[in-house]
Amino acid sequence: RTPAEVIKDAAEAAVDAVTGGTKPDVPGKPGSGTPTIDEPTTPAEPLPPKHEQGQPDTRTPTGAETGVPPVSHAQQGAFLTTAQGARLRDTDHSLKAGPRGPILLQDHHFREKITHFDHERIPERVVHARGAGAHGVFTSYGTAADLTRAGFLKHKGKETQVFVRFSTVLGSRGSADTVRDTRGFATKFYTDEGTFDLVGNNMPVFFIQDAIKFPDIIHAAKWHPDREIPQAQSAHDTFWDFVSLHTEAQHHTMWNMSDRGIPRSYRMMEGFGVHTFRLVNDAGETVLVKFHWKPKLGVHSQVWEETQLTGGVDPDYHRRDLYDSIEAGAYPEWELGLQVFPDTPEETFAGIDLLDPTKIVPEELAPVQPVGKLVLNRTPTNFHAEVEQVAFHLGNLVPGIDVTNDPLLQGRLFSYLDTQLTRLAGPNFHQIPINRPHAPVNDMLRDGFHQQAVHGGVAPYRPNSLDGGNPFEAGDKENAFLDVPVVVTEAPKVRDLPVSFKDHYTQVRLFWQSMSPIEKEHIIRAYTFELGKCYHQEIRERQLQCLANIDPVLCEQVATGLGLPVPAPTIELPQVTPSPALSQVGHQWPADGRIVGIVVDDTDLDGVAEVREAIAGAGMVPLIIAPHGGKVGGLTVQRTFATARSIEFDALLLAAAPVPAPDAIPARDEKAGAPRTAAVDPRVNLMIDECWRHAKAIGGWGPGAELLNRIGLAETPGVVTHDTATGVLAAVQQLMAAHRVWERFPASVA
Ligand code: HDE
Repeated sequence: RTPAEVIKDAAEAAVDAVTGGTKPDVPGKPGSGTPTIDEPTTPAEPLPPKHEQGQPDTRTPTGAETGVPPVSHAQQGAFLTTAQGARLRDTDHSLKAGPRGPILLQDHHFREKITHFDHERIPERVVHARGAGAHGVFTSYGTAADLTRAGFLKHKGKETQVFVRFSTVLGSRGSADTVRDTRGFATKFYTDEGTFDLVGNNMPVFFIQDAIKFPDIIHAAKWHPDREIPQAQSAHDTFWDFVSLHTEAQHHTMWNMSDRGIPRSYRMMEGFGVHTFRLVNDAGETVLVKFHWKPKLGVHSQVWEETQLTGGVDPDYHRRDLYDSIEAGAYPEWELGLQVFPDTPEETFAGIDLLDPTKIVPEELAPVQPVGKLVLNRTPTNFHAEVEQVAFHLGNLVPGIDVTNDPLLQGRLFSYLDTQLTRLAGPNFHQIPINRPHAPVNDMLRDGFHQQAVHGGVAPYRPNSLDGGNPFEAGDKENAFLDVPVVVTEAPKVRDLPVSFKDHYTQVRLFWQSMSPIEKEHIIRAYTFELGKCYHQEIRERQLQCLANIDPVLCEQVATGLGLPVPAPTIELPQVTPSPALSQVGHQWPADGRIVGIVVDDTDLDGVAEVREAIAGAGMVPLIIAPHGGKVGGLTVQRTFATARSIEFDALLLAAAPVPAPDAIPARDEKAGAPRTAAVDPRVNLMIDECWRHAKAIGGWGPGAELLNRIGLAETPGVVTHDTATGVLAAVQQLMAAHRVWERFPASVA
């Protein structure tokens, strides 16, 4: 017999063994003679939950409930083992042919150790590569109950675990935190009804209106492809080439050139969902909304020179600030708010197209309504496991929150799943601990690279009868996700955008007109700096033309700085009503977690101790800065004149005017600066100088006050002297509430 006949016979014998010799019938096939097996219509006994895809195990090995996913207590077991659990005698020497001989290929431990190490890194994110993350809790105010059926927003007092990742956009994973850039603000809500991701930025608008342009803006803004420089900078030709040609980018560009582009801290940034979303309530009614995060500490920024210094002195500045503040108990807080608009067929509000991601709706027209509070209270246990592997996705929606047709949002719905396939190497990244939902999972996704689950059952398809028809689709009663049946108008297929998207300048002018004079001055300087770094004259000129279409003063000032003629506008400048809510200046804010440096030597240590306690008592962080490490009196020194730099402090107090010790090695580095007064250590001089230039509050008492008098600063704005330590602190605290002392530098533009 032929091999084919042998196989056929064997197969028939196997079937006979199962069916007892009768031919199997096709279930349900009319006329087949066997009883019909209908598709089940009611749930059978559910299959036991699949442990591997159930909720993350939040118990310790002894069964204690922790509420958080398990942590592998590395470096704590009794013996070092291989990945297979064999105990190791020696991990310091490879196996060689004699002590001076080559390493043997047979050395399984060497190969395992090096191979694993060789593959420790995963690809960094194509954008937003540099970031920092933290865990926290979101508590609902219940105020959105009428607007959405999403349980985590609907129920007052409902607490939901979250993970937030902040990021810059342009730089590589190891780039500096404090660069001029947009910041990512991505939040994963682990709700009972599935995971909801709000993947936003610290700016409410975006460079492009259609997702298909994303590779273009990113190729233009990131490094030049030949040399991979500049790193994490927009001050280069390709960025300005693109945004000056593609004028819908002008609004976002101005946000980047404003103080929002150089935040003081992640804790002091607003967050925006950017797009308009659609909420659905229990009655099936819908509204359109924009999401806002409002920081408890207010919106604050560094000043440009400070940002540049920080990039060198402490490139991890924002990451450190986030982790330090959480560990100090100064938990970062935001309120989640909604701007709510009627869901009309036009999808506009006050004439503003809600689908255009280059437009805002001023808060004065649609106030932000608070719906809950976010508190970040836990730093990551392992950066790679949590911050690097977290995968956000706009499509992670829960019942009650749906998307709109914003063409940028629509494209993002594709990109965020797709990108993880490379970055996290396959389709099972949702099983990585940080990405696991906290709601029960019962999907029919199977196999693939890095599959962690051992799925039971035989019927991963629907409909089925073999697994009892499980799992069943949920209906309305079970709060299933509902795609809002928005009517898609009968329209021809086109590669186009609505006409309203063509207005690229009105809102840029609105933003400019809403700035205070000092903020305008910063914007002028930022454009002048960035364009000054471009090599191509035609790019500068083209961008000046864009500025002429925004505002004549802005254009003229930047043109003067560049030494170029001022172009005339090519459009009629629109009348705009400023939105004061866009300005950062002119408010009073809590000083929680702000850092106050105190320069001491051995003078008035009681006063220093008192002021230090008062600072800590006010929820701020005091840092004692002394000529040497160790202790001064009973006080622990936290920074020495060698390690301290002004960028770290929000305010500076001088308890002393330390002179260099006669036998000290002279401070002849960049910290020494030009000699100003031999009567004070040059490094202290520099700290005062920088704090003054960066509009920070400065105070002194005793010899500190004398020093400020001597160098002529005592009478200047934001510099206070007093007889007592606490007197100085009280005045400095008041100044800090406004964040910076802008009166020191009266602005030259109106
Ligand atoms: Fe993203 N974006 N983006 N983006 N984005 C990514 O997803 C993308 C956009 C934002 O901390 C990537 O997982 C496209 C707007 C944040 O892990 C990628 C478009 C806003 C983060 C991606 C946009 C954002 C990302 C890279 C245009 C503010 C970091 C790695 C249609 C509302 C998330 C990743 C984190 C990350 C694509 C535009 C915010 C490639 C195609 C607008 C905060 O999928």
